[in-house]
Amino acid sequence: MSWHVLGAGSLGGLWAARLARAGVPVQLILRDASRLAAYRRAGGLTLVEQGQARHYPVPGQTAADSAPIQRLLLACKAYDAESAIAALKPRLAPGAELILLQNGLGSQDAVAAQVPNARCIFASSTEGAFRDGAAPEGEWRVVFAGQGHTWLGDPLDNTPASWLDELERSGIPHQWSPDILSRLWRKLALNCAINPLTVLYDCRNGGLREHPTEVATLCAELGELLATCGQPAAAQDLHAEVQRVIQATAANYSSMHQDVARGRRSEIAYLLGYACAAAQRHGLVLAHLEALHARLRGHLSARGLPSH
Ligand code: NAD
Ligand code: KPL
Repeated sequence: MSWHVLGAGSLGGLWAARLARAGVPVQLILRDASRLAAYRRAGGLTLVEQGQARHYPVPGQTAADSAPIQRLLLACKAYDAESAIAALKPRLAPGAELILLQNGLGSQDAVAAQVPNARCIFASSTEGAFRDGAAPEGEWRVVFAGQGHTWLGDPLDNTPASWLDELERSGIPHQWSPDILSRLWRKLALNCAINPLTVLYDCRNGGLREHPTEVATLCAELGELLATCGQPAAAQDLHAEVQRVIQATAANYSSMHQDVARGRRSEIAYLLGYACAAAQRHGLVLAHLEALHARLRGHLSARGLPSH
């Protein structure tokens, strides 16, 4: 059975190349005919691992192709997920499975609502990859920048997916998680405590060591939010973990900082936006989190970037 991977970007490329080299049938879904033509001219994907570049001629197609889709890895940004799935809906086979790789929360439910007959498996990944646009292969060249792990789970059905052995064979470190929502909430809280402040202070993650009170206050409010949203486990020792991550990634720029610095749209709506909306739904007043959201939105708008 073939995998379809939507999004020939960083994570989509990383997954497609590893599946292909393990002999697992895989097809990449490109945005439109002109992107497909450009991809075909490049002859496939290049994956760079530990400085070694290897080429993978993974076949490509667009959503307009007619072949049914049984297993789909949705590897686009959270703000593109809903429209991407709308275009593919007519191609989903009965009992199709979707793996949703998006960061944050909100996009998964929006996708699942569109495809009630498909199984939606949520993923949370700590792997790191980026596109090396400066290389001759251009954007079809993906650099595997950080070893990590991917947790997969289905909030509605804890039966592990039948294809985990294919991930094993492909060398994709993974684990079936009985509580994927808790993992996604925890990651969202970490991202909310770190990423917006790095944008507003224009600093690396380590720069937040100069703002300990602000970080601590946000962690306290995020902990309150997690507990109210039925995720007390995700709130445990949040502040200590945020401090550990700030220390361990002190030299790095957060993903949101990188997006804003490059003039790209951020996933704010699925991180801080989602957190503030959840607080509001529960009648919870989180003054610092809301003020941070307002400051970040203002900052993005002033730079001509979407603030939602
Ligand atoms: P990316 O921007 O590198 O790739 C996304 C790709 O999807 C792009 O090539 C885009 O053109 C394509 N796309 C969007 N809509 C499409 C459509 N309708 N049809 C076909 N293609 C479409 O993004 P990424 O870095 O791979 O991130 C994907 C998700 O994974 C994000 O939510 C991100 O936060 C998360 N994530 C990324 C990393 C990382 O290291 N890159 C790590 C952890 C989590
Ligand atoms: O995931 C991250 C990001 O930059 O998006 C970390 C490093 C945890 C910072 O929040």
